[in-house]
Amino acid sequence: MPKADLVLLHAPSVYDFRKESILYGPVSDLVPSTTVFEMYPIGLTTIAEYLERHGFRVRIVNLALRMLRDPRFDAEKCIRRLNPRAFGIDLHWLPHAHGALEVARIVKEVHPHTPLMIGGFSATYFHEEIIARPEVDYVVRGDSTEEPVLQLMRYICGDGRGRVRPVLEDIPNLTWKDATGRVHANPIAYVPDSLDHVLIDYSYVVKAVVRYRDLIGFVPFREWLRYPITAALTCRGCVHDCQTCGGSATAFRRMFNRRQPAFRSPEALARDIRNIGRFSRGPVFVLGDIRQAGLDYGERFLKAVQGINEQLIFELFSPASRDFLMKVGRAAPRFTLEMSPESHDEGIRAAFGRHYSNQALEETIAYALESGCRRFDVFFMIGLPGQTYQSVLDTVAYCDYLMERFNRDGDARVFPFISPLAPFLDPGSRVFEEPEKYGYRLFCHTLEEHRRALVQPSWKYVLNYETRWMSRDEIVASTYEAGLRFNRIKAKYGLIDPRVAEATERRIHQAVRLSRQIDDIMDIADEGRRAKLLAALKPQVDSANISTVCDKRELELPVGLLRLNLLRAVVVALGGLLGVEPSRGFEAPS
Ligand code: B12
Ligand code: SF4
Repeated sequence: MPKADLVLLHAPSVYDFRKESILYGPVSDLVPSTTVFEMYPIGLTTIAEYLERHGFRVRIVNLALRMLRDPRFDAEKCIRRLNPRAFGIDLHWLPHAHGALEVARIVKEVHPHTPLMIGGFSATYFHEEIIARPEVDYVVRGDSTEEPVLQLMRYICGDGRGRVRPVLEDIPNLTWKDATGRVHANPIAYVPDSLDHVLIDYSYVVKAVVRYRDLIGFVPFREWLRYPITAALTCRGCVHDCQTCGGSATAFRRMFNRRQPAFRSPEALARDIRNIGRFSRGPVFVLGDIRQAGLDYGERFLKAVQGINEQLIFELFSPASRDFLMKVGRAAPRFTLEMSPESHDEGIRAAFGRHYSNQALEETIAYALESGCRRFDVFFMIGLPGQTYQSVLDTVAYCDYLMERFNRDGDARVFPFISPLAPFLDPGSRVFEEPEKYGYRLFCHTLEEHRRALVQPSWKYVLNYETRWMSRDEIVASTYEAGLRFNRIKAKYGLIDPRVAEATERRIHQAVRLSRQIDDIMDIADEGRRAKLLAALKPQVDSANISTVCDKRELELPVGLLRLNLLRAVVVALGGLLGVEPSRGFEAPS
């Protein structure tokens, strides 16, 4: 098997999740991952593809997924067998604070002389704390690291691959230690203003699976082979400024030195999607509102995908006009939409950073359904500024009204969801930076505090915040109560099967019971006894950890039986291995 120059490892959220007894709660109910957060950042594939284009071999190993799928999988042994020139680990999402650091420690223990780099949003924020750890050699900061990682690899491999070997001082976005241990943080100077320098169509992944004969190492999340949803990225950055978001305009400016989003050109985006369609028949999630760069961008994109057969999932960050939605319906007839008003209360929504009325929301839903939208998902959140326990329940009542209005006469296309802002408030967000100003109380500030929080026995203790309007207990209690009520509403309007609703209700009751039991155990002063009692709860805790407040499959769109176009995937893979690109439609910049 060919040897990789760089191995990119994705760690589980908590390294010892198979041993620890932790009631994770509904922290990942609304994303494809399980509570292990086994999905790796899309950026690992863009880094890999960019490096391969410049002569390096890169392999992604999703350790989290392998540990999840096989209880006997020995992560340490797997790491020992890998022998690249350098390792990289993502610490993109803060919930990986425990797993990523533990994997870093193991890598250094078994490969003491192999350089190790860490990158991602959270790594950028906490770069000084991370570089102080002996196991880490480099932190690559910023939202776009393909070029800095390439330069770092040229430095590490020494030969520069036909070029002059770079010096560490000159590599943009890099935090590093010199021979005396002194830390240097080079400025974040690599901030490309467009997203057209990367390839986001997964053809690298298809080829690499064959090359390394390792399918599971590249699979993004546990259920992906059954439900192969993929993502297309419109931009890096955001024009909006939601208060708790670590990917807001303010956060991007503060952390990544980005003044405005880097957009992918609408034509390149359309090409990505068509290329994905060559090997997958699953839905494609178009990440980021296609109107963010202006209506003209949206319309150029729609023109470029005109008549597409794939199921496209679009996000709306604000209400949309009838005219626009009709155009979406004509261009991508199998489209679905997602919108996140967060609360029924317009004041709370505005305090969070979304400025539109319920009337505008409902008009958008009505236009969308009229233009043939296959499904309209509406997301609400718990833990917002100004939101009380009662307000959460009022949001549920509002959803009942939405269902009553739109899901009638056998139509069941409007789907509401609710989940807590959990486990963490995002670092770099306005609220994280100035919690008191926004009515929040932060329990963890440093990376180490978050790492420790992650191994607390239930999600109430993991939460890194509470608000002036709701304590952690109330956030937990309102989540379960809202979950129960939502579940009943969905069953009432035929959105879910009565048996699914029953099972969800049972799981929520079980989670509430366990949560109280854990609270009681936490009151016991004797640490040894506490640990013993928590460990005894593990089997029950594990069964309550899957799809807590809703069944994860509720997020899924119906897909046909043949979801992966295997024959085409093999052609793409073999083409790549033989150096022939089958009608790729992408011209890499020189
Ligand atoms: C798209 C998205 C998702 C997608 C992820 C798709 C994917 N596989 O990447 C979905 C919807 C699944 C998702 C889920 C979650 N998300 Co999200 N997501 C986003 C969003 C909207 C855009 C991210 C983006 O543009 N990425 C593109 C670029 C910037 O990143 P990238 O290409 O993947 O990676 C580049 C760099 O980050 C870096 N990098 C990343 N990893 C590594 C590793 C190494 C070694 C190196 C050198 C560099 C490096 O280099 C890459 C290439 O240039 C942002 C908000 C925003 N506006 O940014 C939130 C955001 C990133 N998500 C966030 C969160 C909290 C989550 C969840 C934890 C929420 C939850 N509780 O369920 C989950 C985690 C999912 C999991 N791991 O299983 C927070 C993160 C805050 C933080 N610091 O922790 C953000 C900032 C805002 C938010 N609250 O939604 N998310
Ligand atoms: S939550 Fe708001 S600020 Fe964050 S990515 Fe979404 S729209 Fe942008």
